[in-house]
Amino acid sequence: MRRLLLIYALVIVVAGPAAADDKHKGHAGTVAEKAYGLPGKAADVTRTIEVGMSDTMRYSPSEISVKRGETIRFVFRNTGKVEHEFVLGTAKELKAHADAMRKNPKMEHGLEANAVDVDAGKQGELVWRFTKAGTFTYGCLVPGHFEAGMVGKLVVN
Ligand SMILES: [Cu+2]
Repeated sequence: MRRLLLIYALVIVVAGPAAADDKHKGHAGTVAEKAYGLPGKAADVTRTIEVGMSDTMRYSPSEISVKRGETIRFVFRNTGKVEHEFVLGTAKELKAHADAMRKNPKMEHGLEANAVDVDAGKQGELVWRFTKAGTFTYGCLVPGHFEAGMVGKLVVN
């Protein structure tokens, strides 16, 4: 537990003050708006995008583009034999998180609003509202997967 906290602290230090701030607000119900938006409401969904996850460590598609203001329902289908994740964030955030996971593969990383775990052969869902234009990243933070190339690009126009 103590080790987990240390790693967690490390992630916050690496990711900088903005991420530390997000951590505090993350589970309070009032989720802070991030650079890549915030959780969306099912009633506001404008489009569904299907994303495949496989054991080849690739997403399909590996590039997604949306318009600012859209609320997207992502439907994930894991066709593999191992668990995969979809974590949305900035390239810097994901890299820092993946590095921490690699250093301590047993780290229990609590899933935040911008992340979904999908068991082998199962489906998952995430409703997200994109409020700001920019180029973001999605990746799988199961240890080793991000490094193996399980990463995609999300552009908000
Ligand atoms: Cu994966």
